[in-house]
Amino acid sequence: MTDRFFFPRAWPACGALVLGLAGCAAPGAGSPTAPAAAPAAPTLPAPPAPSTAPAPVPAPAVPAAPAAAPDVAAQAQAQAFAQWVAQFRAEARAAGIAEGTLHSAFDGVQLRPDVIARDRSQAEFTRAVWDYLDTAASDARVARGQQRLQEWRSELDAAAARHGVPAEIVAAIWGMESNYGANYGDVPTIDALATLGFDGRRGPWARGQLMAALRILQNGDIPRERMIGSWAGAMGQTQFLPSVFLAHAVDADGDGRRDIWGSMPDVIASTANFLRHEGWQPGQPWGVEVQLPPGFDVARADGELRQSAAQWAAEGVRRVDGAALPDLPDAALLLPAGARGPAFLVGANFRTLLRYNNATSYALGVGLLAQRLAGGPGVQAAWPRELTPLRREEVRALQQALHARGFDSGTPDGVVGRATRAALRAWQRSAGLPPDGYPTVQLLEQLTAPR
Ligand SMILES: [Ca+2]
Repeated sequence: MTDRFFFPRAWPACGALVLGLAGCAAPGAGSPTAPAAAPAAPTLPAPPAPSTAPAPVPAPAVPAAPAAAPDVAAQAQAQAFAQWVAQFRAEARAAGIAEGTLHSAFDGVQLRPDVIARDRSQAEFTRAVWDYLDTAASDARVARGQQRLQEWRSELDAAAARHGVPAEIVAAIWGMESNYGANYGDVPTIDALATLGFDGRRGPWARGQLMAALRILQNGDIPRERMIGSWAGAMGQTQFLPSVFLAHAVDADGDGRRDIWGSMPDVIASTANFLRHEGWQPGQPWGVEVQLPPGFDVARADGELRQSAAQWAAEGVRRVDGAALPDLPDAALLLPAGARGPAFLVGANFRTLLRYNNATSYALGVGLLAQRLAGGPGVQAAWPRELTPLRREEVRALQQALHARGFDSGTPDGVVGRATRAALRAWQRSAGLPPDGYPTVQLLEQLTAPR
């Protein structure tokens, strides 16, 4: 899928909107570490947007069938789903899942048309990164998070001591993923994954996750009726995919079950454990807002060129407040809204946050929320709020215009990814513009103007 720069995952606020210039992340993206087969990166699947009411099998199939046909089409679909489930049960049995587990998982399994619809939907609207971050680290979310920090202080401190991940980072992920548990989805995970496995677009990925979910049921960590989460299969308060659960969930309260739905000690320890395993470096900040010196070549702020903070400092990069940079051995510059917006220097821990959800906006949201939870500031520099994010169609037009001018931006798909930004930078440079790779309506007009 697209790369991370503009690919926020859908989350509470992102049902249909997206950040930056892309569409909402594909649902399947995955939780910490979705397998390669997942459509998007290694991140969490889109969490639940306010879920719609469950619709049992005989509901109209998604792209609505012509008026007269719905019953017939729905019956055929229900039958095909039942066959699919029977086949999957056989596979699971052969893979060592016990009959009792299969009964509890599948006897009442439901095909979810709402899951299919959301899986197929493609965002046409875009949401500016500043709007996304306004919500991600809003005053209300900060205030609520500070209450939660107090409430769970000893558990968060224990996880920090054990895994080296600060309490505020774990709390910020909890806030981003489910608004501190207020909304982690109400879709039965077995139903969600069986539907996605049956419907096909990401069948192999969903089948792998479904098998993992069966193992969790079989372990006795959670009964089927409490195994709920997003329409895309992410579970519990910090939205773990089943495979991530198997690898990283922790029983911190000692009751013998790993419960990321109802046990906050387990939620906190599991989340910190995942981040530590994904490379969190104790003692390092995720990053810092910076200011760039006049004349700085913004093409170097592509989020990928890495060097030490000392090297960046030697080039004149300073903290936004003028203070010395923190000690980051392997840091990259980011300009999430182009050369006219704020700049950030981010290190290894920012890349670990991307393992949770492979979207720059998401990782910035976690980092900034955590920073505010710890009493620090929000973003200092002004966002270029006068800019309007391009719609998908406009991004496609921009990609085509870049092609027409001989700048290869990959397949024109309406999503701003690495290739698009690189092509845009090259064109900007050739046109004597700051090569920030940030698409705007003005650049689109320039690119498409008659020559
Ligand atoms: Ca437990």
